[in-house]
Amino acid sequence: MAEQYCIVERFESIAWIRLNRPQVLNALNQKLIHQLAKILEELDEDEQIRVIVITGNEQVFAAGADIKEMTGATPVDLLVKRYLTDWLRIRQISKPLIAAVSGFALGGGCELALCCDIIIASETARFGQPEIKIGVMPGAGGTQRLTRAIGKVKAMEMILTGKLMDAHEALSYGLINRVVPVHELENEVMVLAKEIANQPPLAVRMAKQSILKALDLSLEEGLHFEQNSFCLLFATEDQQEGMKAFIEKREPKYKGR
Ligand code: CO8
Repeated sequence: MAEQYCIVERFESIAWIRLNRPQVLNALNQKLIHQLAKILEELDEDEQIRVIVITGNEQVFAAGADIKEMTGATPVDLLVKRYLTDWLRIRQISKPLIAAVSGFALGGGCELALCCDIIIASETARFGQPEIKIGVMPGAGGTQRLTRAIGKVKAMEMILTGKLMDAHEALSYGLINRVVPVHELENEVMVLAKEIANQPPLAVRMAKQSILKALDLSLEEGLHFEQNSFCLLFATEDQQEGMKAFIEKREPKYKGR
């Protein structure tokens, strides 16, 4: 049987994916990323699941791409093996992704956290793009998403020096949403995940899509996208239910329709 590099646990409408290569600090080999992309797609299709959490363990989120796997690769190997293609699949996930980060989130590990929509870190978290120190550079979105998250000058410093950032610095630069004590991380993430899971799923999905468009489109195009998404939500049962429940002063019951 193939090794299980990602362990999935379900808590009602919330799924947790735990990266599982602890002996090598959750180094992201191609099989792990492939499994992760497949699991994410399956959970994205699963109507029971409304929020997906990606996490590591208390010591490490992920220490980056598997350096031993990459060492002998030629550019042609990387292309033929479609080494980075699964990352584009992760980008397409429509449900909210939360990264729960303790310990190192380095290289591809930091890039994986940046693929998520929300990042909650414990006080032990350390973020970095140390690829420069081994002769390469970020390849799974680091130069693009980190720059969008923390701005050009800080991204330059992190990527060109490979220096790590602790959780409080990451918070001050807007890389993460909040820092919590390590033993409270899972609980805090669960509370936040439940809060999102209680919202109408289609509105959540379209709001996520619209926010991500803000990073790609001009303001004019983004505003059009937002307006169309807003109007489209008036075709959903959940829009009717949400507004009716408000008027009737009761809790709404959303169906994702
Ligand atoms: N790849 C492979 N093995 C690793 C990795 C890694 N990235 N990180 C750690 N390990 C292994 C070590 O080799 C060691 O194994 P062994 O016991 O067999 O020697 C084990 O994990 C424990 O590691 P350390 O002994 O080094 O633990 P320390 O606590 O001393 O140090 C560090 C922890 C600082 C995290 C250190 O391990 C380290 O610097 N790791 C490498 C970090 C790094 O350079 N990451 C960037 C990699 S390149 C990258 O991510 C490119 C992304 C672009 C594409 C993404 C595709 C997936």
